[in-house]
Amino acid sequence: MDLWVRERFQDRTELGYKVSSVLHHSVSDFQEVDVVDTVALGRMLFLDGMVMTSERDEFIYHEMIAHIPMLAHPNPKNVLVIGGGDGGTIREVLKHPSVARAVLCEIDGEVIEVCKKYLPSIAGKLDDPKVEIEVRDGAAYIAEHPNTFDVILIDSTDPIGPGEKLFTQEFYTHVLAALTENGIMACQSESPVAVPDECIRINRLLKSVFPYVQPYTACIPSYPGGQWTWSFCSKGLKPLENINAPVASELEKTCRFYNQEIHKTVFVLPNYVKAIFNPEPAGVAG
Ligand code: SPD
Repeated sequence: MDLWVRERFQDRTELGYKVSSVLHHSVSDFQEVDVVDTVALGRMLFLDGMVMTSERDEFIYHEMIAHIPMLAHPNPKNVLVIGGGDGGTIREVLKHPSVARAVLCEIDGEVIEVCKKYLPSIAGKLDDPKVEIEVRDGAAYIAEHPNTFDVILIDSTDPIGPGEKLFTQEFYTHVLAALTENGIMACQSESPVAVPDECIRINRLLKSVFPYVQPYTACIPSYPGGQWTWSFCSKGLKPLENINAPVASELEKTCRFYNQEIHKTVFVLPNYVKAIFNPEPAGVAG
């Protein structure tokens, strides 16, 4: 008998994957945690029934959330990842030679342990000596660390369940305060195909807090909607005016998605995405 796993996304979409084996199921203090091996996308992590990552396409998401902001900062030494318990974003952050300290603040320690066990190609750098793991609520952690981090990456779940408070004006205000002088934040900001209403809401909140906000896109096949967005937010630094070219040249040799040509295109938005993010003619420009 065939076994299939289905993601039901915000009661709007169902996407299914043929399962070759079920590797893990548990209910943590925060959510259901599942890892299954699938025929199409390899091992996949589900939280509360929603796809968080897959072995087949995780590199696209993790390279995009990490390298676009990291390369725009002149010297990112202290980096914070909120969420991202699978370790993929930390793995990419550690490729930057300037990084001295990479803090992972993940609310659910069970996600970290399960990913170390079943998704080692993604979580394999979590034991690096530069990594500090804080198993606690990212919203509380950020409020206690003003003027601390050069780059902050919000690798959250969708804005439901434990991740909901990572999409609020209060949280973004604390993130801005936690950045150092030239600080940059990037967050995952949902799919303009699957949930355009959420993209609009997140973008308005970000613009109400950060001096500079610019969304960028790539396709993540395992996420509902396919086309995904992240938002580059800063105190003023712009992403394409400050690319660290020597670091980018070395970095792209280690990447499966990122290269310097891609970097120049990710801020080029299709018209339907522009309409979502810049509903007023005087919206934030690139
Ligand atoms: N709809 C899924 C959105 C999940 C974004 N974060 C995934 C975590 C990968 N490190």
